[in-house]
Amino acid sequence: MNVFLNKPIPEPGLQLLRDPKINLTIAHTTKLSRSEWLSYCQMADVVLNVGKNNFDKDFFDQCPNVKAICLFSVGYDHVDISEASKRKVTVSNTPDVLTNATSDTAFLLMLMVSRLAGYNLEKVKSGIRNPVYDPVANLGQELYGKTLGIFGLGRIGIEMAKKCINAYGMNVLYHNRRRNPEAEQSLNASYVSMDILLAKSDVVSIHANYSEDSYRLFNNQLFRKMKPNAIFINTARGGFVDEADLYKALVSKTIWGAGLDVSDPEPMNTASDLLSLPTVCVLPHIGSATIEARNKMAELAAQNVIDFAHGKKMRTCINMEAHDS
Ligand code: 8YV
Repeated sequence: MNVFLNKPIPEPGLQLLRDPKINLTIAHTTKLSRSEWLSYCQMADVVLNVGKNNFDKDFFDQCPNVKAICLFSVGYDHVDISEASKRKVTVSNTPDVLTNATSDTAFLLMLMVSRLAGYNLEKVKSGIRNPVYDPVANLGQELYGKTLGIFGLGRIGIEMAKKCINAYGMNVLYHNRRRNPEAEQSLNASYVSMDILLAKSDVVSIHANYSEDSYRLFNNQLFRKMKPNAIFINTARGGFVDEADLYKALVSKTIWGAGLDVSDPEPMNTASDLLSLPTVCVLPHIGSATIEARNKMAELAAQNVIDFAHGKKMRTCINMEAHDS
């Protein structure tokens, strides 16, 4: 079975792919153009994919031989799943294994923003004199007993909530498509409308799956409903946020701060006004970037390839309908 991998993954995954049934091709460069990428995919039965390549209708038209797509990511907003299912292409992702790392990143951003840490680190590095011991300079906010609002209470949102409860005794509100009674009980969390979530939360953190329907959902209309002390955290997808509106909300003090691990585009343009604000911290999409998570992602993604090559169901298949038909 011909398998194409666009970027090298950690060794535990590569080791699994040394399987007699697998003929692995790794791209000659990590910076393939779309047409180079498509040429590689055209020769593959299975595409093992790192990053945001778009598996849209054009992909499926141009690569009719591809039978499975194994993602090295939990997110699959870059795959047209209904088109894949229509063409009986099975798609898998890497859930669970990056939950700890990604929720850590959300927690890290919350703290960095609450204490203006990114901004102050930059000042130290560039030699700008800080008003040391000035009683009214560099004041952050504490998080003890505050309210966390989770938008999208899945695995990562639950883990973020646990950290905030354990560290700061925070109260948890959440908004989701569906209620999660189990999580409500274990986290003592309350399901609320979007408006209540925004009006009551001191920290609003996005942990939902992204789709085009949510493009720039977090815009002026929503920021207006948040508290003036609110910290906004996004470790999900940059597409959720209107960055120009976020900047306006921050400078007008409609909200207090923002921590972003994701942006649109990625990486964030260095000229972005957001980068100049003391209560903003931006990271370059490192949510799952730990040795532990990336090793496990590599193993799981490769295991899905092996499953497929051996005629078995992929263990974390997203579109079972393609499998079953
Ligand atoms: C991935 C991510 O590492 O899993 C996801 O959805 O956003 C990241 O953690 C990245 O997409 C590489 O494939």
